[in-house]
Amino acid sequence: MSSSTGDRQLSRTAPDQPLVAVIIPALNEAGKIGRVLDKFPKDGRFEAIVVDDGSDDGTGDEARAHGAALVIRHEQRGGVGNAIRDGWKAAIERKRPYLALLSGDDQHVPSEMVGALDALLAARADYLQGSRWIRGGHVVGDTGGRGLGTRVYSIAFSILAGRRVTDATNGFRIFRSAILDHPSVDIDQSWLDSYDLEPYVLYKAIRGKYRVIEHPCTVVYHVKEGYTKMRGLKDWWRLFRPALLLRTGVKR
Ligand SMILES: Nc1nc2c(ncn2[C@@H]2O[C@H](COP(=O)(O)OP(=O)(O)O)[C@@H](O)[C@H]2O)c(=O)[nH]1
Ligand SMILES: [Mg+2]
Repeated sequence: MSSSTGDRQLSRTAPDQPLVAVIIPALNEAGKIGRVLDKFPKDGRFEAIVVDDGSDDGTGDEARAHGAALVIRHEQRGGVGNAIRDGWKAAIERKRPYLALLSGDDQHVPSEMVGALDALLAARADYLQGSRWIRGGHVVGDTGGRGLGTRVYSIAFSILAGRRVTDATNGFRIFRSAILDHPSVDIDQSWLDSYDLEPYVLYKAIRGKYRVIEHPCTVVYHVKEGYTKMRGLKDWWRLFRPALLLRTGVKR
């Protein structure tokens, strides 16, 4: 995609408005979501949109108290992809030219968004994928089997997508909102309601010939507090299937 589309989008945004809406999905993350927002960049280019997916522990109230620009509340749990989709849609209504993601369970370092955005803009790229596995990236805490799992996953994803991505599961991402307007992209499909949505958009960005870059970031494993809501092989399959189903033409 030419950068002129992005530049046109930028010029549609009022100068005092945020450039990037950072969507933070959160399911029962009280105690953590406030920490995430306390570390959110004090940089007017960013705003935080938290999607509270039927939490019953006060996650949404904590997010509001800690400065989220918007908290979207789902009364019933609809899945992480469904939550992210709603966050992105709200961001597009707010005319944000860039969308981003951070985890709500304090696994990323929010201030790293600043350097990432600078890198994305400097490279005139369309999509930035965070990676803990490239030079400058970090892992804090014991990953258990996840270190290996995320690397093997990334190799399989790369083969299917046709481009090397070192950390395809990493939820640290920034991309142009315009990618979601591409005719081949349809995020309104119910099979994307869970962990499938993020790899779906990454795959589409690569196959759509957008300029994709990787950028180092930190991933923290809070071993005692817990760091995932994923449940076994079923959720790994949801992460894996978009690239496979799209590559084989089973889904679009
Ligand atoms: N809104 C919403 N958020 C979810 C759901 N499942 C997980 N999350 C959030 O999405 C983020 C990443 O999820 P997590 O299970 O920790 O993924 P992992 O760290 O990649 O294993 C966390 O902030 C979770 O609270 C869900 O069903 N709905
Ligand atoms: Mg997590």
